[in-house]
Amino acid sequence: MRGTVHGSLGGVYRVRLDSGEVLESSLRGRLKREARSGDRVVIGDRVEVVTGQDGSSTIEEVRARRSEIVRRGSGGHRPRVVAANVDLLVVVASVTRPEPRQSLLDRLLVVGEANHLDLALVFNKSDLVQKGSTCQELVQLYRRIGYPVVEASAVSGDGLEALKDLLCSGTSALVGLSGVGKSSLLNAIQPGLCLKVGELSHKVGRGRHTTVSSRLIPLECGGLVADTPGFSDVGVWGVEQRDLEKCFPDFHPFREECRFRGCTHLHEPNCGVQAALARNEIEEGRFESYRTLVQEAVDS
Ligand SMILES: Nc1nc2c(ncn2[C@@H]2O[C@H](COP(=O)(O)OP(=O)(O)O)[C@@H](O)[C@H]2O)c(=O)[nH]1
Ligand SMILES: [Mg+2]
Ligand SMILES: [Zn+2]
Repeated sequence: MRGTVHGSLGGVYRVRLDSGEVLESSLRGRLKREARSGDRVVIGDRVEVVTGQDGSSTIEEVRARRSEIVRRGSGGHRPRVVAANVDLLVVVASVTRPEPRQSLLDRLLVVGEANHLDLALVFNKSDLVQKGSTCQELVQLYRRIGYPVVEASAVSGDGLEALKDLLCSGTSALVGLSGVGKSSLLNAIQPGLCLKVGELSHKVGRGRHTTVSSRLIPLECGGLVADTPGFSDVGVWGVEQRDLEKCFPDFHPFREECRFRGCTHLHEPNCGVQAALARNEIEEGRFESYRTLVQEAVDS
């Protein structure tokens, strides 16, 4: 029987079969050994499940993944796949509390680009600022690049229809700093979901992690949404330095004008990207993000 992994906790996997039935399954021995060596079965994985006569069920096989979201190991931890077969990555920020940081947004967008995912951005908590605040610059920037951008509020209901349009088909994942309102937005588009919402620490206006295990949430409107803890430090591990520039769609029109093939756009003469930067046709912060990520790729 075929199904999708919707959740995992302590070696038990919740599998929703294509028939709609939900099973609690364990891993077959071989898969268990692979799981220990780091290639885990994760939410979103398409699996083959076999049920025994005693009613137990076992995941026998994992299908090849269409996409994966990889979280970089920090402090010597190895990189981990946190979700498989996600179609759309929704990068969530809040207009304030916490303030949006472009470097983090760009990093998350690169994760999506590198994994060939569709991308969108949400700026939540629009109820807390007046229109035309600093955040508008980021909204305009990302729209110019071509990403869908939704200005939303889980409190006022602003933008929730647009968010539904994004989430109500396929499999998506919300990523962004803790406290920006990811759980609140999901609760708002599906009343009754009752995801736990974190309190903001007064000192830094940041949230505490309230989500401990990863799971896929089926929305009544049809989509599946991945709820995963600890996405704030998702890294761009696995992206080769020379592939990074491909993850910046705003650079694309200018790469043709580079004199050298394989131009890194950092120090070569007659570089189309540098020229566009000088003409303000590439935004400075975007180029800074690119430079930082290249440096990280070189150092690692
Ligand atoms: N004013 C306002 N507060 C919000 C909004 N969305 C979430 N919050 C608050 O922000 C905090 C963190 O929300 P939560 O959904 O737990 O964020 P998550 O960590 O990204 O899932 C909570 O105190 C929410 O009540 C919003 O649109 N407007
Ligand atoms: Mg949350
Ligand atoms: Zn160049």
